[in-house]
Amino acid sequence: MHKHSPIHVTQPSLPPLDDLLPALQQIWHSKILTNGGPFHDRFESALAEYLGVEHVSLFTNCTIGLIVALQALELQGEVITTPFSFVATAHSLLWNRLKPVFVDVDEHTLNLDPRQIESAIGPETVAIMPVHCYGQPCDVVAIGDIARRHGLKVIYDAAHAFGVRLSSGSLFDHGDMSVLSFHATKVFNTFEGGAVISADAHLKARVDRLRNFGFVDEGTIDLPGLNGKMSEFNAALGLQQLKVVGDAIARRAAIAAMYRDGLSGVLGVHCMPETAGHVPNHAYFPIRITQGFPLQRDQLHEWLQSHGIYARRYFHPLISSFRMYNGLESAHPDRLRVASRAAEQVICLPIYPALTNDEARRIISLIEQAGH
Ligand code: T4K
Repeated sequence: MHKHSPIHVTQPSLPPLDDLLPALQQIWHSKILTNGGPFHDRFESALAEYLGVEHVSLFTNCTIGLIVALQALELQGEVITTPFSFVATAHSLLWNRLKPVFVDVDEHTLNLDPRQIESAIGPETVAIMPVHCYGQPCDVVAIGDIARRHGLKVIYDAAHAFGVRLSSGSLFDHGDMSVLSFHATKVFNTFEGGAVISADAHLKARVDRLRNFGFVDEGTIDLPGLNGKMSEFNAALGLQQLKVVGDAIARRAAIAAMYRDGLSGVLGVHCMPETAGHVPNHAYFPIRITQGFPLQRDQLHEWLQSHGIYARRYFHPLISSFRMYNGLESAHPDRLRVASRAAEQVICLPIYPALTNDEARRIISLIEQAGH
């Protein structure tokens, strides 16, 4: 038996329940539960303002948002993407009968390496789907430039990137679309939820119709839509979460600083480099376990678990190694050396607002002990 409670990689942050109750009373009273009700519309506008973008469409989750974003662009052919992500990224391509072409990631950011994107472009390539992995912004300028020169669409999987801001403006001004996740495990959650950000009003209108079965009006369907709508409950929660997410990110930043400081002297343990030019959201705290450390990453994972610390190996195994992808030429590990190494080295430490300083210190000291 541990004398401490188990610590998971994350714990959802929630607004005070009392603050949510008036909204729930309104929903119970009006009996408008979904299909674009008042809370939905208010949350959509509030989110657009918070994120500094114009065209937001709320979704039931990010995966459906990705599927719809691709569908809205009417793509056919190959899409360049990263193997170092959660499996939903590539699955959204298969659901659209698009062929993923995996390209290796950059050593420092673990995001798609723009230098390698260009050589993977072929006659069938129609788009690029990069991921702002762990909330670290992709090289949006280089990717935008490649896309423009080759006439490609760019759909960012921004599942991890809520609240990340570039010093040059909104991260979501880049690409044709960006798709966010509001899953329970994310920086900002509506239990389940997500949003698609479109570059223009025409695209948003298509996304909105696809999200609602393709309805134009009561008697007209013009697209093969699905049901991706966010309910009034989730939207009411989202409005309250917007009020507290700033504090949540600030607390995450403080924990991240403790980890960086505490782990700086541990041989073989590397925190991700801090890059300039953006305000981070500290969605995850990945560390890399390299040769100087006496334990392999998986041994450290087990050591932490044996002390009730449930860190996670995001993202292991690589997407490209799963059955439905590993036959692709681009999935061969020799072509994905940086991503393959990262998948063997990375472990994400617990980070969430309710994690106490004592708990963070205990995690640091367990890693130090394992390093001796
Ligand atoms: N693109 C990217 C790049 C993504 O990372 C994701 C999702 C998506 C797209 C798709 O977004 P959504 O369609 O989900 O909106 C989790 C999440 O399920 C998934 O949303 C997330 N990425 C992925 C990186 O992580 P698991 O299997 O690690 O989740 P789970 O249930 O093991 O939760 C981790 C820990 O969090 C638990 O040990 C305890 C804690 N937890 C979790 C939940 C669900 C709670 O304390 N309360 C909770 O309600 O996948």
